[in-house]
Amino acid sequence: MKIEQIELRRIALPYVAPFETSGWRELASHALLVRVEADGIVGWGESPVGTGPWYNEETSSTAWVMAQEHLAPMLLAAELTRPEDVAAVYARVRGNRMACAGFEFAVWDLFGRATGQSLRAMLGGQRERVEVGVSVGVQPDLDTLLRVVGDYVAAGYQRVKLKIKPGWDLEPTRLVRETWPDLRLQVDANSIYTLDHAAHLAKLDAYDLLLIEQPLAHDDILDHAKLQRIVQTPICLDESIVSPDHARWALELRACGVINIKPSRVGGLHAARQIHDMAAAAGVPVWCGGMLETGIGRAANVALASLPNFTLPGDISASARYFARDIVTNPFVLNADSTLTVPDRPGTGADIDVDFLDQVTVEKVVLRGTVAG
Ligand code: SMG
Ligand code: MG
Repeated sequence: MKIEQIELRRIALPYVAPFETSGWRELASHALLVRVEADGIVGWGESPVGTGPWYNEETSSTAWVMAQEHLAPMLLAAELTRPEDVAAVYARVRGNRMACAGFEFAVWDLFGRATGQSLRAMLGGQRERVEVGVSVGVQPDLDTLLRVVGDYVAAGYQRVKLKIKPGWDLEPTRLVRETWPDLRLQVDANSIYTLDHAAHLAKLDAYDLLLIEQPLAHDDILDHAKLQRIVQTPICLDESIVSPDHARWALELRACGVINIKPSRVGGLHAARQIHDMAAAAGVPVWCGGMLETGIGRAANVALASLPNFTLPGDISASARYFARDIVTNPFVLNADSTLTVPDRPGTGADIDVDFLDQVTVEKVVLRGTVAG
């Protein structure tokens, strides 16, 4: 198959509430959206990049340039026999994995729609529903935190992740644990601590957490291995695992007890599935992370999370947790058992709300392949 046309869009889609981590704050999705077309069939993908290089090195602007100058032309020149081929097309690209992933997702969706297969079936997923939780950003004060967590628990979320940072770690965690003794609880530091904080981080062991996510540097594996020998709670790597090789290094060094897999962070679903398989072979559970995706990226995450070693709840909450209105007409809703239903329609199953998407589109370009002969 040859991709004939690629449409790129940058969007600005406000969140229902600002999202604050240990190092930055986002008010809206600034994702790059990729629409690929071949033989009259269309596939969509999302690169969930942010405004600045705070989570990783990519931004909405770098992805926009990379997509037009390199990634779209490379894909338009390629002959694809299966979605896994996209990884080989982009093997020469250094970094910029979220930008690449948007194209890779779009090709999976396209192949699924062309062959009538759901993304879940294509990936080898088994579950019809996937367990999900909610990620709660840093709040202005403890009263607000209790109210926000209480609202999510009342809405049916059975697992909560708290964003932590120095000065906002032990006390919020203790308070939430004491208020909800049976809640499945975990924390995420987004790379803000160093090994010097090891004794402090070990105090989190008192709160019966599922995991402590990415406490140390975004590109570190070795110090996390040292920390895991001091802290009893499983360390979970997020930012540090950008490829199957990084997963292998972390597994060999026993740097973590759990891996957060975000297909966007690792360049796409093919790499994500490889990491899933390696972790399964090593007896290390995984879960699906989130980048506050729209309904397009969310559908890919939900399909991935149906694979067997995704045994912990994902950061793939219902659409309403993020947006007053999503850019799909079939947004995800939370089931009473804290799950989302995995779509079984061809491709991702996402139906694009083109009218609303047009309203939130900031820039749009269309690129075509050169016609042979
Ligand atoms: O998608 O629900 C979501 C957000 C999950 O906390 C979340 N993501 O490090 O895991 C993480 C963060 C990155 C957010 S970047 C704005
Ligand atoms: Mg994280």
